[in-house]
Amino acid sequence: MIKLLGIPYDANSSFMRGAANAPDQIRLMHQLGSSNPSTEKGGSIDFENGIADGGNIQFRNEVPELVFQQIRDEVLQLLAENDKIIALGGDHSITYPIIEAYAHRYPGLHLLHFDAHSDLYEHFDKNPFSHASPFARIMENYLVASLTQVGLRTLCSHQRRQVDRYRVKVVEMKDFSLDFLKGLNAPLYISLDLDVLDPAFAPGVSHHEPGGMTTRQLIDALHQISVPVVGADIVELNPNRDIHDMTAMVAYKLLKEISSLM
Ligand SMILES: [Mn+2]
Repeated sequence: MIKLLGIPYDANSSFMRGAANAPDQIRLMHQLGSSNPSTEKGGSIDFENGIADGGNIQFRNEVPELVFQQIRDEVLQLLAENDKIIALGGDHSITYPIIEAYAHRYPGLHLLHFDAHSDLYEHFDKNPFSHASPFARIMENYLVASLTQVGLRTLCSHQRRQVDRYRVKVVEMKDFSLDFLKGLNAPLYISLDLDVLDPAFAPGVSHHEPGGMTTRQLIDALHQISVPVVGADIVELNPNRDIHDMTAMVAYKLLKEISSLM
């Protein structure tokens, strides 16, 4: 069973909050019915069959350590029930506790990360839990067997050193092709920051970074993944920045297409 899990938490955002409102806004795109639940490969998001909505985690406060513990506990419980999870963020900091739980259930997990940013800062604004740092926490704790980052276009010298230090496979947007797909291994987890897309396609994110992917390029890449996908997150939708729910609809579309891989 695929389980949707809303993670309405954005207190580790460095620039602008709002991503905590994303899970319900993505659900709204399903409920409004202007699109339909079909996936391009012939399936559909069917809440009667095969996929269930696990609701949102209810956080008691915003303290990162406590929030992360709640996320870990919730994900571990769902994985113990043999669910596959698609988490709806939230800012990108939530990926670290999710992967902690996944690494426990799936030793040798491989991580595919779509983003304009590598999020490998050792810490950002003195916050080691920043949404700019989850992949540093994941790699320093040896939680995954490999990390492949696709769509980057903001690498600074510090982050280039981090890429080398943690032997991250990087496909910068300036060099983009689908060749990285051949190097993917199972079990695979996909972490999708919507700002990997060009702001023209996804304006409803906190960090607009021009020069990104088209929605079509991203969907084509997802469709060509040939190894089993055991989990995913879709993060960084900021409904406060969106225009007529354009980006929320992109997130809903990507939710559908990712579910068709699982
Ligand atoms: Mn990003």
